[in-house]
Amino acid sequence: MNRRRWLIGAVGVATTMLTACGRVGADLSEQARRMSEGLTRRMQRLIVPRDALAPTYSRAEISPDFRPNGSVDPAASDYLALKADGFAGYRLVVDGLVDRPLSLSLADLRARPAQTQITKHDCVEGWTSIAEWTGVRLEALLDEAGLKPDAKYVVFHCFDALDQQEDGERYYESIDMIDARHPQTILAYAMNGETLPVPHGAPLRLRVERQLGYKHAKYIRRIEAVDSFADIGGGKGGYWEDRGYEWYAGI
Ligand SMILES: Nc1nc2c(c(=O)[nH]1)N[C@H]1C(S)=C(S)[C@@H](COP(=O)(O)O)O[C@H]1N2
Ligand SMILES: [Mo]
Repeated sequence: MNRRRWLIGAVGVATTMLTACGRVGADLSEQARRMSEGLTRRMQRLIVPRDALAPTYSRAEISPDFRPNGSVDPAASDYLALKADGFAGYRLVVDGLVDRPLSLSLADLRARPAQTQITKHDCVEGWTSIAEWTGVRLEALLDEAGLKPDAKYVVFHCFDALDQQEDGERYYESIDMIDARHPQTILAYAMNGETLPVPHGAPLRLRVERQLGYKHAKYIRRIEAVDSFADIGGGKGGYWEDRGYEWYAGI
């Protein structure tokens, strides 16, 4: 690695800091801390294989006050209608480059093999929290739908717009097939043994444990397999990516 590339990386991280997850006002020492952490992260990316497992924790280590962040109570009318009914009418759509598109209720999801994991969430703003998540492996659903050979990414379309406007740009994210098929990548419908609460993404959110917080799409309505995300949103692969964040946010 040459020094110039490290420096460019550090500056990139510092710039990102200023608008981390939509909040402003981090002080300079916090910026410096995140800069050095960014360097550590970059170094780790070179060393740790993509399919390595994220660390897991014990029940005793679960954070009593896991912080909700970003959207915490979507205002979109389609979401409110589903929420009013306890998400009984909710359907997760899996489509795009698949042989057999899926439309699954929460009961359908809960009827499939479940996976539970206790992991640490790492937000780019500089805080972490530990929780237990239960859900279905994303890989299992993708295999059920039958990915076409040209599917390269999985896009998560969400209900929420961060500006809470009906016509606002809705959150979305994307990951590649390495993360999609990672053994800890799940669509979680439960948190700490309870139904997933609205502030944390009810009824369904992604856990993609080798990535930073903003990749963990909450309020998922549709999962689309694509060969490119250039034509989705601003074309950078996610709501925050369209606003300058890195698409690859591996940890
Ligand atoms: N749909 C949606 N997903 C989202 C966000 C959001 O605003 N909307 N914020 C992201 C960010 S920046 C973080 S840190 C986590 C926060 O998850 P939590 O609310 O469970 O803490 O959700 C991520 N997923
Ligand atoms: Mo975040």
